[in-house]
Amino acid sequence: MTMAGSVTAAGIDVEKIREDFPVLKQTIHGKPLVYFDSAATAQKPFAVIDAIRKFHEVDCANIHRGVHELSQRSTAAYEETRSKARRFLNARNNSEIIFVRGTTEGINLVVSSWGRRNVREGDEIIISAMEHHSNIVPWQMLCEERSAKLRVIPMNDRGELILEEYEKLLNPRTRMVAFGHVSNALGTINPARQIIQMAHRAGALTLVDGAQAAPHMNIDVQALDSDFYTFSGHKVFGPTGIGVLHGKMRLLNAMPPYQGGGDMIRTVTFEKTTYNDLPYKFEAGTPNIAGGIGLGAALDYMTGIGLDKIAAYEHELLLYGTEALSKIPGLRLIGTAREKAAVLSFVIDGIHPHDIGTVLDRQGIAVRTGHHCAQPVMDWFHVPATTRASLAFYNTAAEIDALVAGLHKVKEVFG
Ligand code: 7TS
Repeated sequence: MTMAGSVTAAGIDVEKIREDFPVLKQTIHGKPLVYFDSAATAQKPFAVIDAIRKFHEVDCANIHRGVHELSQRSTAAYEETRSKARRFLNARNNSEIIFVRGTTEGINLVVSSWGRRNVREGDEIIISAMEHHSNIVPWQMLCEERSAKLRVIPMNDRGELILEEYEKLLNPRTRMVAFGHVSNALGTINPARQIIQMAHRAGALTLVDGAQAAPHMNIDVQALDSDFYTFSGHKVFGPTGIGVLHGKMRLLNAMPPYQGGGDMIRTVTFEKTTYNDLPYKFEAGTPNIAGGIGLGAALDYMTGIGLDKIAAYEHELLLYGTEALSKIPGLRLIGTAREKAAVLSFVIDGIHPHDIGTVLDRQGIAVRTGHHCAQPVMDWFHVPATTRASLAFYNTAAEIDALVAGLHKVKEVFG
């Protein structure tokens, strides 16, 4: 990597950025923390921590229901995040932005509301071979309930979807194509625009699981023409328990509510209830107000750096890491797609990933080991588990060097 001071070729001042993340300034087992588990959850900058604290310290009130000053302030701050999320996704309208708990709930909302209304016996749903369990199991449950068929786009040895095979799966019975924009286990960036166009040509709708894309790249739901797009706040440097589902207005309007309760109603009598307008129709009960406000600060933080710069810098790190890991004898990268986000998943001959993870932890290096909630991916590559280093823009080439040194240590211990 080319470095001028701490400013990288991509124009990111990583040392300055690291100052914004208090959690990174600690030692683990006497070694500086190297955090390589951002795909599981990303660390939070002061901007997010401070926004959540300010809400509780100064503005705390329930939203959408008080004329008093505090309720006005908290409502304004929460709704401001909706505008920020709309801009982040380049959606047309705030009414298309539904707050959910995270990606998992975003998918479940579409399955329960759209799926139950639209999927019938003999219909087909397509997912891909590299989905996270969150984008498999809800569809499987729906298919079981409706006697519909779940079909799977296969992938090649690099971990790339085979689009010719996908084309063959599409037919007039296909109702939905649901796929991950970026794979959490492999790092593959799927050709979302093309997958969506192909689905639309066949008359099917699309849902994009953006959990691993939103932290790493510019998302434009209008350019993609996705019907539904969802991501989690905690993976974009915001808090847990908040996420976003984007849906096209026409589709959301035609869908029944997901849950009943407060905020999603217009009028209630014991005989009949009428529902609120979008987006509130899908937001029953007091939401995660603090989380929503924290998410707004996180989106501001990311756009402040610039998604294009983030993507360029992480690509530098990925190339550097791929080359460095490839030199380790016996190490095999799992997921070598030509279009890849900053995920390095690998196995080492004869050493179990949990042992690798444990020895790395003793070096202060946090990686994830296991099946990454993508068991079918592990089965496809004939491995029980992998070790995964997942990167973010606060990581450095020096940390990759530390990982390589840590892996040499692993080989000493188990070799
Ligand atoms: N989809 C993908 C592609 C994911 O990577 C994850 C979480 C989810 C959905 C679920 O997101 P949630 O916020 O609703 O839980 N992925 C991971 C991971 O890779 N390690 O821990 C969680």
